[in-house]
Amino acid sequence: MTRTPPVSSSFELAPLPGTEAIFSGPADPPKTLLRVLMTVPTYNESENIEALLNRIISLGPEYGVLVVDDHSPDGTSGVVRNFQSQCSAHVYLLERFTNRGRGQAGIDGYRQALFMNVPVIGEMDADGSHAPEDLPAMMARLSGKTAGVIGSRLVPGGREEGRTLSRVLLTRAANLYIRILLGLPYRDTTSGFRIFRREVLAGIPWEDLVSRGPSLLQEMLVIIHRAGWTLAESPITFRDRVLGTSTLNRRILMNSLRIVLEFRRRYGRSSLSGRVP
Ligand SMILES: Nc1nc2c(ncn2[C@@H]2O[C@H](COP(=O)(O)OP(=O)(O)O)[C@@H](O)[C@H]2O)c(=O)[nH]1
Ligand SMILES: [Mg+2]
Repeated sequence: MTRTPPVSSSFELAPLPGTEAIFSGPADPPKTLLRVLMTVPTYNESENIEALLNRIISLGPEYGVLVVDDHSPDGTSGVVRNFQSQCSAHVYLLERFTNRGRGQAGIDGYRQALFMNVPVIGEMDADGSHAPEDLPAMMARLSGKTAGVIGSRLVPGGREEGRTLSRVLLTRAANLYIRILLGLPYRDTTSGFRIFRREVLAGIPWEDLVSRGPSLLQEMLVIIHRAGWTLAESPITFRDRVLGTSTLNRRILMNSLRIVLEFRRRYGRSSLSGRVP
């Protein structure tokens, strides 16, 4: 059994060594211990990010956010910096100048969060699709036997709002395909709203992953499942993006489906079972 290391109090302005990025924290760092850090990749989310930051930090002083921006031309990082200068909450920013892309942003966010030694680390989108208000219920599922929780649209109580029927069906079809091919026991493997205990993430070979795009979501689940960790699913209400534009297109989608076959070759189909944190 691995014990959670003590939370470092000296991480505030320390970037992960070796990354070509600028890391910043609140001008007036909070005294409260950071227990849950949500990584949020952003590309042109200046219309959405401030509302999300406010909603996350309203959950309590132990909640924090790490925005991973790719030098968005719309000035998203400027909005975050402005927030940091005005509010002493756990709001951090990793601004990257190279390797742009959703997958690499997700990887860098998790690695930076691991470096910060936070006990629970998660991810969610910036566009308002994922409601921070669902997080306390997700946290409540993180018991002794559960290594992480997927915010799920496809378990009882989970919902999708504002989406066309064809988009809802696409999510279901993609999930069926992924579950069957990879033998994963989860219903919503394409949900980008999840939390994990840091021990689980510490075992992921971040520098050796196949994914460069959204398939990172499935690749992480396969690795975690194969390692024998148990994840729970907690219902969420997913709302389609209202402001800004989606970066998902047909090419990215088809590539994500193709790459699942590669995961199957690389990670096999069988898993350990019942590992507890
Ligand atoms: N850092 C970074 N974030 C990205 C990139 N592409 C998309 N995102 C963010 O990833 C999240 C999901 O993207 P979105 O466009 O909403 O995709 P969709 O929800 O699948 O339609 C949002 O918070 C985006 O701002 C990228 O290239 N770099
Ligand atoms: Mg979205």
